[in-house]
Amino acid sequence: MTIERSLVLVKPDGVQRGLSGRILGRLEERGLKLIGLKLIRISDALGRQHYAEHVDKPFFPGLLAYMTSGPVVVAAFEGPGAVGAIRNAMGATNPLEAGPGTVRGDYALEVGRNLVHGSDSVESGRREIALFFSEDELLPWDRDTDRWIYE
Ligand code: DAT
Ligand code: MG
Repeated sequence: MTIERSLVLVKPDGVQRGLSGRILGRLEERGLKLIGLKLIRISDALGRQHYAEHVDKPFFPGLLAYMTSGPVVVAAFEGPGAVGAIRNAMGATNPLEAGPGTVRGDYALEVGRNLVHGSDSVESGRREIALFFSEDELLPWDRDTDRWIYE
C-alpha cells in the first residue's frame, strides 16, 4: 500500500465539545502518523477555498457559518492507505448513517454537526494540506514504531 496523506479537521463542534483529543487519538492509535498540527479559526475565504466543490449547494451558507464559528484543530496524517482509513474511521457524512465505532456514528447525530473532516482522495489530500499548512509547518519524521505498524 502506498503512503498517502490526508487533511483532518476537528470541526468547531468537536473542539467545543472537548472531543479533539479523542478524535485525533483514534487515528494515532490506528497507526497513522501525525505530520502537522495546529489550532486555527477558519476565515470565510479559507472556508470557501476548502469547500470550493460545495459553494453553490443550498447548505453552503450554513456550512460556512458552522466552519468559521470557532476554533478548529487542523491535522495532517500520513500512512499506508491513509485517505480511506480516515474516511472509514470518520463514518458516513450523515451521522445517522454512520456505523458504530466511527467518530460520527459514536458522537454525532446531524450532518451539520458531524465533528470531523477528512480528505476524500489522495489528490484532495494534497490540495487541502497545501491550503492549510505551509511547507515548513509539516514535519515528516521517522517513528520508532514504524516497523511494528508497516511491513
Ligand atoms: P464529507 O464531510 O463526508 O466529506 P461532503 O464533502 O459531501 O461530506 O460535505 C462536506 C460537509 O458539508 C459535510 O461534512 C457536512 C456538509 N453537508 C454535506 N451534505 C449536506 C447536506 N445535504 N445538508 C447539510 N450539510 C451537508
Ligand atoms: Mg468532503
